[in-house]
Amino acid sequence: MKISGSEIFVECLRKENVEILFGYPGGVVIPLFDKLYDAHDIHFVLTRHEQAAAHAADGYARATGKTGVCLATSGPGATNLVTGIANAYMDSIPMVAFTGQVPMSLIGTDAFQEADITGITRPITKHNFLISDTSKIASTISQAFYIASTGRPGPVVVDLPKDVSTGVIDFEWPEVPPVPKGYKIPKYADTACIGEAAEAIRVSKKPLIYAGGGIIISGAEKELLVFAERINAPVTTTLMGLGGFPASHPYWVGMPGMHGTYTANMAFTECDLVIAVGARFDDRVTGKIEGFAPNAKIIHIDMDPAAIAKNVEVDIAVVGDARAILGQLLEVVEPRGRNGWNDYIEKMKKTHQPTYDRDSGILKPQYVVEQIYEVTKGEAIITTEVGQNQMFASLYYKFDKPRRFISSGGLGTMGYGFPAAIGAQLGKPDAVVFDIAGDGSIQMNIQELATAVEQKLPVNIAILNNQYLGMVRQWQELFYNKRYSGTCIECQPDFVKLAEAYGAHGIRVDKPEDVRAAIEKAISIDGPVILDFHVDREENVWPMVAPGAPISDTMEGLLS
Ligand SMILES: Cc1ncc(C[n+]2csc(CCOP(=O)(O)OP(=O)(O)O)c2C)c(N)n1
Repeated sequence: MKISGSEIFVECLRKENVEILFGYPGGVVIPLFDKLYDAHDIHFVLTRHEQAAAHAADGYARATGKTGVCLATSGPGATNLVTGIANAYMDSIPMVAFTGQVPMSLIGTDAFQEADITGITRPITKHNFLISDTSKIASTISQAFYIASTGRPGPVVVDLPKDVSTGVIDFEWPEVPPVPKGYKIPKYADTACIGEAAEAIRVSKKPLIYAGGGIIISGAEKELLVFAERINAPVTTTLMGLGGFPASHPYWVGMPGMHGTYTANMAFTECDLVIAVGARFDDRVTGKIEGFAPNAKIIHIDMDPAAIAKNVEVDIAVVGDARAILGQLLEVVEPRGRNGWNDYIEKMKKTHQPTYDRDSGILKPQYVVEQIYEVTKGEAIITTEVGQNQMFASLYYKFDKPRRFISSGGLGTMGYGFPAAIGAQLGKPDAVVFDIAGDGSIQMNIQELATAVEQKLPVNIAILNNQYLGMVRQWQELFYNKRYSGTCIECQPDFVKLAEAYGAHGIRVDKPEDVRAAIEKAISIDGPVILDFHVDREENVWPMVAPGAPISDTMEGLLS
């Protein structure tokens, strides 16, 4: 039976088990929306901005491990997705972004709402497609989902011209995705490589495991735990890797880098072997490259051969899936006994915990995060915006399990956390979800309150309201002589009234003694809540490594 391209689109979503689709309509995608109208098994979520649709799809993907899907119209709808696509690309998030396109005959004529979205997104997608023929819709969509979710995951854009979605043909679903030639998914590494890595571990006196988001993507947290205990090595996890190794485990030394812990940074500085698993040596981790792990051999395990040795020189490259490789290593690696290195690291960890002034009587952002941790018993899904709020969340909420910390790592996108929280809450309806936000970042996608209210989502937004673009202000304080140029945002909406205007709840908190009750109340409310915490305006994030400095120069703030 012949059906239209738009019907094929909906059928393909069904074949790919898409249960939720975030998006925003427009002229050229009306045929798709018309078919979605009757597709009651696919939950369409109308966001109030396309950027938020992409972030919500991304948050859904991170919380569930499934592929996030979003849909926008051509031109401005498509370009509004760009930040969300770039964000997913930088953090290797599986996503398929559908965009409408002007009819084939008008492409290249500067037609109304035409934008070359495949051209625009080429550097920020794993792959992208412009479908030129209705007969290619099914095979292309099948391929798009396959590419987005396999190997090193990433966003794939599928651009659908209007005449392609209105064309009519026989629907045929390819049972096996037509994979492009040369597309390889490395899983296991060759045994010689594994043997070399095992030998380096055997002779190491001071090993350090450096685990990134790859652990979470490949579901390798159990293997990582067994491996770390087998070789008795301290473990540092990147921002993207938080929850990939239990924060409550004695071997965990915290996050490394610019706002990493003293212990993680010193462990890098003093170790003789770095075992990097699914981590990409981001410059926020390495600091000044010459001072990074100066005495260490480096084993780099990564799914993506292009990520290996991109930022640092590597001694042993192991290409493959983190979980598969750790499994291979566990078969050959000998148990390594504890030695002075372990005692040294554990002592340092005890004496160099990140801390702040707990006796000031002033409401501190760190205290707010600690209380969210206490009240939710570490079980919440935490999304963050970008800035100090993100660092306070990563330093003061302890993550024992993966897919609980959802944050824009690579791109550092303000405005990410709230739509991501919406996506996470829809993917995990039973979870308690908090977006830990700055007063600057939250205003970048605040319009999504309407989405959260409409979808009846109990998402909690904890604004650490310092009336500054705090992270930039911190740099201006420390490195620009307190010249707060462009960072003072005292002109604020009343966030409580703003919440109420959208039909949500708002609670303002000024005093430390009111924090806990406010968090408990927010959780008990069945709908979105803004918690507006008026925190110490000029509080800083410590520890900190100054930009351009080696990570051995970790400043601890209060303790230094
Ligand atoms: C879209 C975007 N624009 C600008 C920046 C640069 N930037 C990084 S942190 C920051 C300040 C964030 O302020 P706020 O959201 O109030 O959070 P705080 O640091 O105060 O917790 C800015 C402007 C960014 N990361 N993303």
